[in-house]
Amino acid sequence: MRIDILTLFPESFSYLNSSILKRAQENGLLEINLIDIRDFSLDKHKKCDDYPFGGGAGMLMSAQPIYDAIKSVQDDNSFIVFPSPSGEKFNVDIAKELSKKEHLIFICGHYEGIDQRIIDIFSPLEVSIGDYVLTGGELPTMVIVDCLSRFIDGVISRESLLEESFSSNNLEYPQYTRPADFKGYKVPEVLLSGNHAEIERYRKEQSELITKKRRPDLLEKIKN
Ligand code: 6GU
Repeated sequence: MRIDILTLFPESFSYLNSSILKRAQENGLLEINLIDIRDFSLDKHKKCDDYPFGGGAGMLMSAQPIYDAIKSVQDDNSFIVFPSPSGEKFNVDIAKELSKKEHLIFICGHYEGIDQRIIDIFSPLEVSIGDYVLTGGELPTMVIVDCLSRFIDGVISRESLLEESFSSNNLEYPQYTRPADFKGYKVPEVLLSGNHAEIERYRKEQSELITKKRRPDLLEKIKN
């Protein structure tokens, strides 16, 4: 999959070039390009924002640089995403859908937002990562790219995907690694027993307890 990220702040994306996503790119499973929207500004000072018509707080990103940046990467297989607090709520189902696309273009808004005509012209998928407002679309873009990348074949192991939180509408059980005793805090006996049926039963029980306590809404979702 190819992902083109259009942003005024390409330097903020180093996270996508570390750890698991770095390896995915080295293995050719994923190609992530950062495109600096400022490079497309036709203004002599490379200006990319302006005051909103009708007044109001702050600045808006102008249509022209974003339009030309999109046109420079868009082809027939492109799917455009615009992270925005006004979008539909991002979740694992959206991540799975996005992971099947051949080419994704992310538009990172900043300041008070972007000129509505970009949305009218390109009809991007608008998604929010939660009920709070961030200063720009850069962090949400990283969240969405990280999450969808895990569903691309070969990026992480199949087992990791199956066991994790939300794949079964349950939160994940607690995990431990060596040593078995850390400052007097002991790993639950059952995990040292080698009895796989018992271990599985214990984990399922823990999973359900934690979900009941923290996210009862997830259990409601299974019933309905
Ligand atoms: Cl996608 N963008 C911004 N700026 N704030 C957000 C968000 C997105 N999702 C939640 N808050």
